[in-house]
Amino acid sequence: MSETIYVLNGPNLNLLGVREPELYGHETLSDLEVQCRKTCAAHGLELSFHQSNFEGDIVEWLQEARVGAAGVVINPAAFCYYSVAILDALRMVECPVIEVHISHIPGREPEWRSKTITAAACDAMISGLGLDGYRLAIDHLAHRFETAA
Ligand code: CA2
Repeated sequence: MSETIYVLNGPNLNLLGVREPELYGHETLSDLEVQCRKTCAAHGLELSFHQSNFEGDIVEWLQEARVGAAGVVINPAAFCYYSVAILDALRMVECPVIEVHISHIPGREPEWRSKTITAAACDAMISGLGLDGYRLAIDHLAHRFETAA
């Protein structure tokens, strides 16, 4: 448990690579999991990788990660715009948390899409780097964990 990175994905990300490749690329959620596992393994860390279309699942995984995880990477997808439940759960997590968005959200519908509320409870946000954002987030969290240990 103490050497695990959690990677959590919100609603519709199960359709990665299947719809809207111009926004989200051609790689699937399974491809993403393989990439995250390799990145964690390179740092000697375990990976706990999840996706759900249900808010409560995300809250429960955050509660699981709350004490003892090495880091959390979260793409809350559309939940980032309104989920106070996820915001509250994020605030209780003790390890560093990075919010990742595959697309560059400030460059899209500017009146609402960049207005993530959950990022306020995270240490950093990466947006617009495609699936690379997850790798960079894991590298950063691993480095922080190694230097804090
Ligand atoms: O860019 C991101 O990662 C987003 O979090 C994706 C969310 C969107 O609501 C956010 O504004 C930005 C939507 C996920 C939709 O997922 C799909 C994936 C593939 C195909 C269709 C939808």
